[in-house]
Amino acid sequence: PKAECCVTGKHLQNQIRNLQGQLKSLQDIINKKHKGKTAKDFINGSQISEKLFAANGSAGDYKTSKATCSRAGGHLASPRTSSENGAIQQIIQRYNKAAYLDINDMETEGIFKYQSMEVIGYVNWAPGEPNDTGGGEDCVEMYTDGRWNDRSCEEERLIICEF
Ligand code: 291
Ligand code: CA
Ligand code: CA
Repeated sequence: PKAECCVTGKHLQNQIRNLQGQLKSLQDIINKKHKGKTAKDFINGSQISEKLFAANGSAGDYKTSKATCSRAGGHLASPRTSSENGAIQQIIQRYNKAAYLDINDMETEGIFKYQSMEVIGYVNWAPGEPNDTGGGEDCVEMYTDGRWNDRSCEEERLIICEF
């Protein structure tokens, strides 16, 4: 009989497989949305290409800033292109406060790396920078004009995270 056609093992297996596939793509969508919401909850995000940069006006030294972004599920902003640099600059201008980038030369003086790992490609140094003033500037701040300065890691700076 017709009614029995759809409860045979083969049909059920196929239907389960289809459902598993659909469930997985739904889960992927939910995960992505959830990540975006977490980031947006951090407030005032501006989306550029695949990256979301976000700040809420809070500030901290480099170590605190790094830990804050990590706790929020991201890391400190690290511009790899001029448009990303511009997106971060907009946030800096909104709060009128310079911010640390996820770039430092702690490991080897003069060799700046993203997240202490990969040597940087794109740069936007202010004239004369980096100069390692006093031999103690291993962090990088972005000024309101978008230019970068190597700076002591102990200053209070606007926290801008990247997700
Ligand atoms: C000068 C430049 C920068 C340097 C900065 C700090 C200031 O910019 O020489 O390369 O990073 O001074 O040394 O440090 C303190 N403690 O004032 C000044 C700002 C435009
Ligand atoms: Ca340095
Ligand atoms: Ca400097």
